[in-house]
Amino acid sequence: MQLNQAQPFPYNFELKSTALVIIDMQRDFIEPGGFGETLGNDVSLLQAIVPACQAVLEAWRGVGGLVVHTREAHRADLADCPPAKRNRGNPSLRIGDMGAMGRILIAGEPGNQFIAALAPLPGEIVIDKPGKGAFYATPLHELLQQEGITHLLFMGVTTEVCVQTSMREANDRGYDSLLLEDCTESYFPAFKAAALEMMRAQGAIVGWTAASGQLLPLLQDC
Ligand code: TIU
Repeated sequence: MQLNQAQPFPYNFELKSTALVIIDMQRDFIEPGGFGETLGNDVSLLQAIVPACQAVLEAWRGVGGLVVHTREAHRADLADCPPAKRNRGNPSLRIGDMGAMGRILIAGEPGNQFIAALAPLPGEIVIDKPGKGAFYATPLHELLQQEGITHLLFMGVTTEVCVQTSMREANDRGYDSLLLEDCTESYFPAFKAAALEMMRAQGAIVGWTAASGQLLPLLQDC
């Protein structure tokens, strides 16, 4: 399959060696009262991409593609949360503190659940990650290797933090990655625009970008 209009040039992939990776579409970032809001952000911006993500996820499931869901999550005892991460900035609540949706960014808490619209189905890969990148301190690379995956289609939040970090990690591990432009968002629109540009600059130095409207017809024709 080829996404002819991908930037900076066409992106070729095969279904059997491509995974859809959905980064951190969890209540902590998308709904009020979670980690995103405690950092001072307006979470409504991120809610806007949910329908586009849903359409891609449903189409991808329809063709039997491999799906990976990631979640930024820490252990209840915070053993996997470096003090440097917990103490950073001046949030209203820190990681591990009790918030409106349970303990902030802690595995198993209400805020740490995937939003209902994008909840995983049985058999889909779920990765809890303690860092911003999906590969750091997780089994993701080994799981993708076992499945023969060489290409990754990314969606999720936030563009310049966990999505960009994960795409850079993927790049260094040899994957060809493409970010679906309307299926990712930042609390800072200028940062989203800059992140998309820097990833596809210099001949796709990190990867490609394309609108989901280019992908969906390809999947319908499968
Ligand atoms: N703060 C911010 O933009 N993002 C994060 O902290 N994590 C993710 O991007 N998932």
